[in-house]
Amino acid sequence: MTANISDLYAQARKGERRPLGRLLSIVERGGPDADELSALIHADAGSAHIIGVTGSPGSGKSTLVGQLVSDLAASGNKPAVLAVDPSSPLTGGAILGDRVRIDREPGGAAARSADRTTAQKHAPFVRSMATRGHSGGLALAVPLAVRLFDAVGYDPVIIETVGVGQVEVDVVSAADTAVVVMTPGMGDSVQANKAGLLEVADLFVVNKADRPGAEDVRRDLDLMLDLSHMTGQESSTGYRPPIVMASALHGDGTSNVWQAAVAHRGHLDATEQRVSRRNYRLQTEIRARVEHGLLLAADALFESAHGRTVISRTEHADLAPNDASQELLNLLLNQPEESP
Ligand SMILES: Nc1nc2c(ncn2[C@@H]2O[C@H](COP(=O)(O)OP(=O)(O)O)[C@@H](O)[C@H]2O)c(=O)[nH]1
Ligand SMILES: [Mg+2]
Repeated sequence: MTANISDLYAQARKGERRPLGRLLSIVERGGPDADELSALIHADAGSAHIIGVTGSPGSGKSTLVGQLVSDLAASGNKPAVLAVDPSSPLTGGAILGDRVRIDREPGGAAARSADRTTAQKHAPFVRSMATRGHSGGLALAVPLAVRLFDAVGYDPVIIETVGVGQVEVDVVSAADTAVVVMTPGMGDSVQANKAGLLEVADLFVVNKADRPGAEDVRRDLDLMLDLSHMTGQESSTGYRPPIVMASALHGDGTSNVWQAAVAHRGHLDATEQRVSRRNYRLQTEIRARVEHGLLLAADALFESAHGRTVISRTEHADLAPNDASQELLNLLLNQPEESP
């Protein structure tokens, strides 16, 4: 018999890692169990600093995040990492490699403790999440996983994305602090501009600063920020994202990245944007759920006898597609309330 969700949750709140891992699997699968969990944890979440990290593959995100969380754990924080992989099992191997690498980080004094259980409790919790097996995809699973980490006491919760696609930009822009990692020699600043990262970034990291060209990246970025400042693009937040130079592989600059993230959180608190970001996050999660519900309802309608009849009428020049879709939409949206 499987343990009950609220038992698993109670154990996870005490700091036990296995029950948390099992709850994250429930989140990944989605469905009624995930919904039950969502309702159970909602009131406990909302205090953690949510940090999103994005940037091209190979820019050093995992190295940076690994370094950051082991430093944080060593100084008594309780960080968690959610590595988001929007693609198929194809890249699962790479993510698994990331996870192992992060888990192998020394983890500071706690991990060196003779008491392995204590050490484990203090080690950063790292979990990768892919879309496979979850009908609603990452749009549903990621916000719930983040709330779960938050509710059981992890802080900060760092979301690391694989690349810089639309899914990643969405994920990261729903964080409290959006970190964009760039590197020299990849045309990253131009790419970032195209992907719309300039607007969502709260903090830029120029990683691999040990390589030639890092200073050029910083200068390009600075110029682009000047331009967006002049066109008023950043005036909505009133915050010019700082640019931090780092060499994550050598542990250089990661503490500056953390300081900049903390400073940004301070800005959010001071301007009450922390609350509006959290509300935006909730709104995004609700929207994703509504959209998913509509998709399921549309699928069911297409499969129904009525739906098939409407659709088949377009095959005989009887009904234009726009009229057919309007009729189906009316059916979908004007369904009478089910009597209790
Ligand atoms: N020279 C240099 N290499 C780095 C640095 N940070 C990461 N790397 C290397 O860049 C490669 C990609 O790093 P990874 O963290 O997996 O990048 P991710 O795909 O963005 O997560 C690895 O071989 C790292 O060792 C750095 O600061 N300097
Ligand atoms: Mg990575």
